[in-house]
Amino acid sequence: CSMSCCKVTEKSDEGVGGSDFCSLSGVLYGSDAFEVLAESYEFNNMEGPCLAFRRATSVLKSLPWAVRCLGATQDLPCLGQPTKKVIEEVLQCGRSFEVEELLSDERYQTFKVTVHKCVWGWTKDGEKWFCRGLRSFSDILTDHSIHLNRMQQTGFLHHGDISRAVSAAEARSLRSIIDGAVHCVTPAATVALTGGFHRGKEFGHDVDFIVTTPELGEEESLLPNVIDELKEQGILLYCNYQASTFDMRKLPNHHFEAMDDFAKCFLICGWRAGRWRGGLEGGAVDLVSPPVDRYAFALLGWTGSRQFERDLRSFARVERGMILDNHALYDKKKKEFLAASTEKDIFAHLGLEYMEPWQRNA
Ligand code: DCP
Ligand code: MG
Repeated sequence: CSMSCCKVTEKSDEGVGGSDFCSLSGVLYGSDAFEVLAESYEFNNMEGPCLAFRRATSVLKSLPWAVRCLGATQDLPCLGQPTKKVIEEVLQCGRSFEVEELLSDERYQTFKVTVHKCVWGWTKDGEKWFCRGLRSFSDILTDHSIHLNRMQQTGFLHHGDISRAVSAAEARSLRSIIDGAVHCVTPAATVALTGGFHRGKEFGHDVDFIVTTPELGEEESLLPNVIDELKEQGILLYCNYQASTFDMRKLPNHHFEAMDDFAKCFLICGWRAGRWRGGLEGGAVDLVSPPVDRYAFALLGWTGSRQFERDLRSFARVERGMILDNHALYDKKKKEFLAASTEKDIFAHLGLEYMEPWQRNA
């Protein structure tokens, strides 16, 4: 069931084709009703119900038919009582009172418009600021007893740059800049656009790239050199580089971890037409640089969506007795790592039909 939940019918994250319900709540609330509920649980540090609402959205978006009555959802997986209550309300009254209440809730609003933008999701600091009655950026910035860490400072400082969604056209123009910088440093390097834009999304919160070199080990100097090149071009507004801690001897990793140990950098680059810096506006960019023999696993992991990755990994574990992460695929029965140079190889090892990136918008 988990894999069938993943498959979507339309080339969109907004779920229009899959379900009229999602588009209806989208029209009502500017975002999927379940996403509002999921976020609210996220802001209260309640991961279980947050995930349950995100799963419900995935299931509804994947339907090739519209939900017109509650009975039609009877045999669908991952739809619990709280989800069904919202569906019923929207179908009967054309609105969800619970979602409307949340949208005007002070805690939800504060986390959504202020805290979340700088510390991303729930954190102890965010909670502390809220409990102290701080409700806006200026409340936080003018409270001199608050010490912001580097990540929080970046969020506040570049909030204007990173809060406006990046369009697919802007992602394409950035791609040619990144392509140029990478190939200037290493002409034979590979550059792949990944994340939401690789899945065909029209808008995203950042632009993700996987870059690697044909020679194993050459990738180690790739990102530092690319960063220098972007600096020289004058488009780098912020850079947080993390060197690789990847070690094949530490695998397989039996504990589920979403992220990987490859070299990566979080950048804020100014390349979009906008209001600042002589007309150039910034946006968030992730560059990840795995060794070439790990490239396919990194690409599959970073292409997402998060829900799709969660389901694919759980399918590998439960149905195939394998451990899949961004580094490798390990067969527990054979006690061996399975090699892959393309995403297709990984699907084949899992005994699954290949799914194009746009079909992974769960
Ligand atoms: N990813 C993951 N688990 C995480 C973080 C990321 O599995 N904790 C994977 C799935 C994501 C992909 O990496 O789809 C890229 O991460 P983003 O946060 O950039 O998400 P998207 O690119 O999918 O969406 P957007 O950037 O538009 O929010
Ligand atoms: Mg992204």
